[in-house]
Amino acid sequence: GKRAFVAGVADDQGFGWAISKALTQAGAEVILGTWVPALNIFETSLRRGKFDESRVLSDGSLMEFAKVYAMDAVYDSPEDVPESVKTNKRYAANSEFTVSEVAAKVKEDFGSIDIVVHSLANGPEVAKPLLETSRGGYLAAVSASTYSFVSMVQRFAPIMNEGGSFISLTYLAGERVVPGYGGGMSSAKAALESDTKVLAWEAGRKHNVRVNTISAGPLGSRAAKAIGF
Ligand code: ZID
Repeated sequence: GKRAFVAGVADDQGFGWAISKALTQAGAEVILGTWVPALNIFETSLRRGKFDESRVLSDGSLMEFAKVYAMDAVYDSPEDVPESVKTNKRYAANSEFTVSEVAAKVKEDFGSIDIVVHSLANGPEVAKPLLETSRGGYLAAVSASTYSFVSMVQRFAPIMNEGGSFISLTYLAGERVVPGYGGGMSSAKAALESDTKVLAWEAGRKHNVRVNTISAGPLGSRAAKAIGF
């Protein structure tokens, strides 16, 4: 079977969970990367059976994750993590959560990977129209939602098996005007779509892997509800 790493699962409501379930159902082993601030509650809920109904597979068994890593995709390596974050209670309880460290741990624990799913986004000013978005909010949206994918392809492509596949999730607002998808999130998706093509070309040649993005339909995830979609 294939081995998949899915980044961006912190409950059973989003695309990452649904993709994990479909992959498990298809016989893949699924490893998760979960955002540091959400990790504790996710693992507690998982352990206490809060997601058990959503874990049921077609044969009646429950979906299991091979491992859940703490991850924050806005940091590439330890030196990028600011002191204030390092000492934050939630972050201090975890270590090796930057993209390069997570990739190194996946390599150490599993050797190689076949599928990497990027199912994460964050735009602190998403509720503000672009016309009112700050530079900080805009750059934060692109950092969390787009560069995070570039960073993951950089670090995971070298541990990927031949013909492996990267996939991310985009949204139509990167191509057309969708009022309400602000804070630089439309910019982040436009960049993600362009980066997908460039990364497919570059990583395809260098590592013989595929890079794609799927423009998703609406799903009542935590992220979508937060912006009133
Ligand atoms: P989700 O909340 O389940 O997943 C987002 C995850 O990102 C969460 O688990 C966060 O903890 C995690 N995260 C945030 N920041 C970081 C970080 N720095 N490091 C690591 N993890 C982090 O929401 P989701 O399933 O909606 O989002 C998954 C992907 O789908 C994102 O790329 C979305 O942009 C994308 N997507 C979602 C929707 C939707 O409807 N839910 C749409 C399109 C794309 C969409 O907005 N009509 C209207 C709206 C839409 C489609 C059609």
